[in-house]
This record gives sequence, C-alpha cells and structure tokens, in this order.
Amino acid sequence: MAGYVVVGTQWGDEGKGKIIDVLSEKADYVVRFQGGNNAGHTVVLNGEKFILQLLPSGVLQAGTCVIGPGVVVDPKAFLDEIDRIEKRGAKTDHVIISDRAHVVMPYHIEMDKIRESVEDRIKIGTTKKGIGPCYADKISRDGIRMADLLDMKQFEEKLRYNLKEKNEIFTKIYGVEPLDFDKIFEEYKGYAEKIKHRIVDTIPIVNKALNENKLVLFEGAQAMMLDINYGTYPYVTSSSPTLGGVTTGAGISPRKIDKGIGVMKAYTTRVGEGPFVTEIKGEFGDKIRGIGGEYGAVTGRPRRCGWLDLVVGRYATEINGLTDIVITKIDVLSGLGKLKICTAYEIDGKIYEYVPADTKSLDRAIPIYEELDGWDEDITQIKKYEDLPENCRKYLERVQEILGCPISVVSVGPDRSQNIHIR
Ligand code: 2SA
Ligand code: GDP
Ligand code: MG
Repeated sequence: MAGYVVVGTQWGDEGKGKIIDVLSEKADYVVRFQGGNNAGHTVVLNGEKFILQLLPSGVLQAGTCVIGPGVVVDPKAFLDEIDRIEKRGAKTDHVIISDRAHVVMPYHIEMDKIRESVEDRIKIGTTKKGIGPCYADKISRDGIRMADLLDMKQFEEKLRYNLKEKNEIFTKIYGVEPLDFDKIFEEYKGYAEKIKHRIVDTIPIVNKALNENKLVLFEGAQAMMLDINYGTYPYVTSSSPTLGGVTTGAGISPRKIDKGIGVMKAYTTRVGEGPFVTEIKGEFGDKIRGIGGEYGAVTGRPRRCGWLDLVVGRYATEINGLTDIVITKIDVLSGLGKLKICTAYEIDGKIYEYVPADTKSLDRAIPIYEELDGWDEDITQIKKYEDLPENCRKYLERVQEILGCPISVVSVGPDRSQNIHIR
C-alpha cells in the first residue's frame, strides 16, 4: 500500500503542481480531494507550460486521475480545461469524477462576486469561482452533487428550490437581477451529457488501488494557512487542504496514508487579503516578486512576498504530520544578499512558536528573525546536493533542523528536470 499525500505548507503556490507532476511519473492514481478550479497548478514540460485547475497535475502522465468526493466541480470550467489540454495533445480519457463531488452553480459564482464587493463585509480576496458558496450549500445540505446530473428530474427539483431561494436573496437583499431557471437548466443538461461517462463512485476504485499496493498520490490544492479550520480565518478557503482533508475528501482511512509530503517555497508568498507576518513591502518585496514570477497562475494577481516563516512551517509540519519536505524556488534567493528566516513571533510581549488562533493579533506580530549568509551562484542546473553553494546548504540544513523533518527534494527551477533528490 502506498498512499502519498502532497500538501502546501504556506499560503499556496509553493510549486505543488510541479512536484505532483514529478512524482506522478510512477503513480498509478492522482487524486484531488478538496478545492475546485480556484487552484492553479503549474507544470512545465519541455519548456511548455500547463496550468491545471480542476484536473489533477498528474494528468500529463499518471494512470488514472480522480476528482474526488471532497472537490467542488464547475462543469463548464472542467470541460473548458479538458478542451484546452486536449488541444495541446494531452489525453484525458483517464479522468474520472466522483458522483459525490458537489457542483458549482452560476448562483455560487454570482454570490461569491457579490459578497466580495459588499461594502460592510470583510473582503477575503477570493478567486471569485463560487467555491465558498458551493461549500456553504454542501454543509447546509442544499448542494447539488454530480450524481444529480445523472438524474435530470432530481436535478430539476433541486435547482428549482435553490434558485428560488437564491433569487430572493439576489433581488431583495442585494438588489441584483434574478437568474433564469430555464437557461441554467438547459446549460447544465448539456454539461451533464458531456461528462456523464466520467461520473463514477471513485471510493471503491481508490481503496482497491491502495489495497493492491498501487501508488496513489493525493494532491492538495491551496495550503495549510488557507485551511478552513487552521488557517488565518476568515482569510481562508472553504475546504481542508491539510492532510486530514484527504480522509474526508477522498474517502480513505488515515491508516492508508504512508507519506505526508509538504511543499515549502524557500520564501513566502500570499495572494488575497489577510495577515502575513513576514511580508516584505516596498522595493525588495517587488524584487522577489519579479525574480520569482509571483503572479496568480490563473488570475494573474500579484502575490505578496516575504521571508520564510518557520512559525508557519512548524505548524504545517505538526498538523500534517509531515514525513518529508520539498523545498522549491530556492534558486530565486540567489544573489539577494543576507537572507532571513522567521523562527518565532512576538505579540504583545509574548513569544509564539506556533500560529495563534487570534487572526487579528497577527497584525501586531513582530517576526523574530535569524539572519543567514546568502549566495550568488546560479544554481538552476545543479543536480547534486553537494554541488550547491555552502551557504545554500546551510540555509536548507537550518530549515530542516528547526522543523525537525527531513528535506527530501530541493527544486531549483520550474522544469520537471530541475530537482535535487536528497533521499
Ligand atoms: P477562494 O476562491 O474562496 O478559494 O479564495 C479564498 C482564499 O484562498 C486563496 N486561494 C489561493 N491562494 C493562492 N493560489 C490559489 N490559486 C491560484 C494560483 C490563484 C490565482 O495558483 O495562483 O490564480 O490567483 C488560490 N486559490 C484560493 C484566495 O487568494 C483567498 O485568499
Ligand atoms: P502550486 O499552486 O503550488 O502548484 O504553484 P503555482 O503553479 O501556482 O506557482 C508556482 C510557480 O513557480 C509556477 O510558475 C512554477 O512553474 C514555478 N516553480 C515551481 N518550482 C520552481 C522552482 O523550483 N524554481 C522556480 N524558479 N520556479 C518554480
Ligand atoms: Mg497555484
């Protein structure tokens, strides 16, 4: 049995897509367990860039790609993505969708956009893909599931009820135009026709694979600090991108997970609103953004940049029970001079080594840094750990020491081939 989980340890965009792609060369299955097309996972293959949103990043080479029960699926976005990658020569016959996955509806997207623009509401900085409202309907038991798309009568009933309720909210509370039932019904009937052959019960498939010792990779989208329970609430996404989310989102026992691989960028970025203790504002932050190409993979939003935060790293290591850490984008730090690592926060005179629950208190947190010497060499073509500059190795070893978790791979560039395997 080999269930490997890959999760983000910061605020997303750590390079999970690239790492999943590398690992999926040997994988029989790649399974998404949460999130939806809010994800933007980049895979670079022979200099060609693919950005995957709903499709697992293993789609370019893994056996079966599963969109699991805990994912929320926008069928239009799904079909567009299939179309986009097929046009570039990729095969998609091996992509299946759980009948339990929830369907993102036009009223979810509308609600997401409205809520982000209402004046007296906290602005989260969402991707406006309807993710939060879709999960809210799931939890309040009003959701429409993929299985409902296989039974148009059931779909019609659920849509009618939901739309009546949502249109009341749109017109009476927000004063916007109601959505049209017939238009949505016809549109989704069309999508159902196109995807029904992919809708299956994925749970026995994934469990059988694990029972037969196949390699199954569980692909996390977003990350630790965007987790609905443990992130910087309310500036989070609406799912559990941490390792625990795999059991509820893929329908497997925690006993079937052998490895928890945490992807950690050598510095920190965040997109959207919310606290970011090690953020570097001004010119130096802009410089990192420029070198690292730190812009939203899908929305193009500029990412906020900062030093590596190991308070966050420690929290992610613990909550996910990481067995391995993969450090990415360390090449971006070449030539930046002295480097800083945050090891603790000081808030109102008290030292914190873990992330406190009070999100507001993080705005007052003073990062406590260790300063390390940098390096100037271009490291993007290095293949062996011992060939890295000494200061780069010292940086990695210090991170490993603070986190108490081994670094197994160091990524030195976006391409599939730019990795240093340590163990
Ligand atoms: P949502 O849309 O409800 O999930 O937004 C809630 C918060 O979660 C953050 N979030 C993300 N952060 C980083 N990357 C994400 N994916 C894309 C990417 C984003 C893009 O890979 O670059 O293209 O801009 C992602 N998805 C959600 C979001 O910023 C909110 O803070
Ligand atoms: P994900 O959401 O975690 O999959 O990450 P994204 O794809 O949103 O963002 C990571 C970006 O960094 C992408 O543009 C990747 O091609 C790129 N990338 C990944 N690993 C490395 C690396 O080691 N070095 C550099 N320079 N870029 C990388
Ligand atoms: Mg991303």
